[in-house]
Amino acid sequence: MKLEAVELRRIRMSLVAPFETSFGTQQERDILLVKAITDEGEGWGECVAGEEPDYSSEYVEAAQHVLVHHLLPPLLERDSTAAHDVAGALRRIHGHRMAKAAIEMAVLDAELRSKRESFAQFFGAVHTAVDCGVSVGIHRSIPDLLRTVGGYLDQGYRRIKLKIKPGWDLGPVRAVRERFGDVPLQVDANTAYSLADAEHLAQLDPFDLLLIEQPLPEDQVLAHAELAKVVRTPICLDESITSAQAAADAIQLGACKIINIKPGRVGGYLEARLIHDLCAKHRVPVWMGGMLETGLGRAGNVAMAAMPNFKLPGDTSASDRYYHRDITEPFVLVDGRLKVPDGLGLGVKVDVDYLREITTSQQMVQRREGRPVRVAD
Ligand code: OSB
Ligand code: MG
Repeated sequence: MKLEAVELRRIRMSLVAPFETSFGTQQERDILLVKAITDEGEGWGECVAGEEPDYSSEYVEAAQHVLVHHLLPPLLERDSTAAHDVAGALRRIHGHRMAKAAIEMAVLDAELRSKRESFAQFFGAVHTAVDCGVSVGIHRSIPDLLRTVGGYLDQGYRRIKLKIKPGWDLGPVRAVRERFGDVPLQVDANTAYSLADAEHLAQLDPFDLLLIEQPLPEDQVLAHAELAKVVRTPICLDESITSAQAAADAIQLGACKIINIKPGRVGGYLEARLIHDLCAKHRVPVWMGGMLETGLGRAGNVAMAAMPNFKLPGDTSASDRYYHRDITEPFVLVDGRLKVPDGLGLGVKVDVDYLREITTSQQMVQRREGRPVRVAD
């Protein structure tokens, strides 16, 4: 397959409700979509980088810049590019995994559509629907939080994840346990604590949480292993796991018992699949994380979450958890699950009229006389 051109499109979408984490509050999203145009058809990718470099060092404007100037040119020079060539072709560029993941996803979508295969088939999915959890942001008050959690449980979500930070941890967890009993419950700190908080975090143990996600900064993998000696609740890593190598190291160090897989964070679905397989070999269960994706990213994530070692419900919530109107047909929660798309490639169709309405910019990068050039749109 020959990559002829790539369209970079930015869209603006409002979230149905503000989403507050230990690193900030989001109400609107500025999303970069990537369309791979090949001699065998087109494919879509979604970049999960946020507007600010607060979850990781990546951010949407930088992702677009590095794609245009550093990642797309070498890909557009190639005579033939399959998804499994992308990571290797881009290896000399360090980091920028979310940007790399977006173009690899678009190439994979185009490739699988032309081979008449779905993402689920390609990953070896073993389920036709996946169990879904929901990530609940930091709220202004406990009564507010209980209202939100109650609403999600009424909708059928099979697991609740509470965002926590110092000053918003034991109280919310206790309140949810008191009101809703033994619902599957976990917490996510997004790096907000230090190893000095070990005794404090151990006070979460009596609440029988499924896991505590990324309590310490991402580069403190060894400190997570130290924390695990004090805290009984299983530690799960998110931000720290940037590659299959990082996953192997963290497992060997005893830094985590569970891993959150986000394809964007690790450079793409192919690296994510390696992490899945590695974790299966080490009997480390994984679950699918989320980055507030649109229906495009959700389609790929739900397909991957149907692989056998995805043992816990994912942050793969329904479209209406995020957006009033999605850019694909909406993902709808049925009995706490989302159906795995079975169409070709990602198996979803982009609503191009709606996409046009919410587009804020468009840029084409294309091959011309063997040389990639930027074209204003
Ligand atoms: O840490 O899992 C996280 C959203 C943005 C950035 C980081 C995280 C999250 C979530 C939301 O928790 C998960 C979702 O998409 O529902
Ligand atoms: Mg997380």
